[in-house]
Amino acid sequence: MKMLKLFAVVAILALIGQVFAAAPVSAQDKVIKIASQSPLSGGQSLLGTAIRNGAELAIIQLGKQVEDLGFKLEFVPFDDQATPDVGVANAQNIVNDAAILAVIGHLNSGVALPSSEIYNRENLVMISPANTNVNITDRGYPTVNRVCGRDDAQGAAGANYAVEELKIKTAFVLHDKTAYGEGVATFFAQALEEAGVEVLGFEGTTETANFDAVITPILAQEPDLVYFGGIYNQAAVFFRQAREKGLKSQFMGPDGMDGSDLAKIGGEAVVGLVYTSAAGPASLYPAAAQFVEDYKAQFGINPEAYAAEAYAATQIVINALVNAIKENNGMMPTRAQVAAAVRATEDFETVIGKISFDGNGDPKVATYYILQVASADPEKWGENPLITSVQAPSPLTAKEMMGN
Ligand code: ABU
Repeated sequence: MKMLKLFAVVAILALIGQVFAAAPVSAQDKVIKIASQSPLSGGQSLLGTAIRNGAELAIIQLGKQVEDLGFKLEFVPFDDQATPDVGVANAQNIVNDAAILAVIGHLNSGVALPSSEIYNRENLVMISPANTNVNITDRGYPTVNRVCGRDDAQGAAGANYAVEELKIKTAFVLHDKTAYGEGVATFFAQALEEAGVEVLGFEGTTETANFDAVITPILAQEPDLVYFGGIYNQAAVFFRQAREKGLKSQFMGPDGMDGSDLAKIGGEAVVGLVYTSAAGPASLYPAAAQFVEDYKAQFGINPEAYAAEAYAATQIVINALVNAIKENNGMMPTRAQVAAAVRATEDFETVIGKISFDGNGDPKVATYYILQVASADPEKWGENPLITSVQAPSPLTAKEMMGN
């Protein structure tokens, strides 16, 4: 009798075990997350929010492609506050969440560079919509990619325009002492000097409120052009104060100027400012018209620079997830598999056009736009006219084209 009872207990336990073993993996267990990192608070949150929103819209509209394969797709936005330490702390939390298989970010190269060291250590793929510093991709990490151009080409494109079209003979170059601002200002100044322009000054400043000490020596030299390598929230204050002090030079800057807050803060002082951008005006892309409409409907605001690029980066991630899941026989892919699938992106149609990555994660060909501020009204920022654009291959692509 005792023996019979024991058999019964063992049989019941075996049955329970079988039931658990055969239970389908719940959607809860098959969650894939895509994170974003960008400034969602502080003076640069205009563009940081555009990046978060662009990524979120893509997940809302295209997430079904992953969900049809049996996975729940979630979006987890992080606020890096445009601060390297915060970005790195967030990156640590991001890699600790095993469900996060990709990161869309950052806005600031100075934040992306240390944060991506952490992603790369854990094979976690990142696609930047906005980081233009050359070292983002020149490190050759298999996990680090961007959909925008680079500051060596952006600086040269801006300098070429200043020389050929603005016909400047002298310039004063400022930067914000960040990896991005100093980097792009250096490329710009070098290209000017190579073209025979006299660079009267090259200075970094972290000032945000009173630029008197910076403006006085510039005023004394009356350069044809003043360039600010940095972001709109700092540069607009400088440009406004410089005009108020009587500086008449042509103003210019890189894609960090490409935000309607430049007009909001700088007012009439920035009307006429020429800026280069690695983000194209949405009107250039046939697919972007729908994006602009959907973005406004979803968030109730105009898409700023790098919103469409964040959408495009997320399109690439979703496509890579689908490919990696299929290659993994429908099972959860590893981070390394997703990173490899992203890097394999070739002629992939996105909202900003076709993208192929080179072996370093740069787009094989990138476009650099030259625009001019037309109005002090921030609502009209999207109407700034495109003066011209140039295409340039990535350094790796250029090398391949030369047969090396
Ligand atoms: N390229 C514009 C955003 C600034 C950065 O790359 O750091």
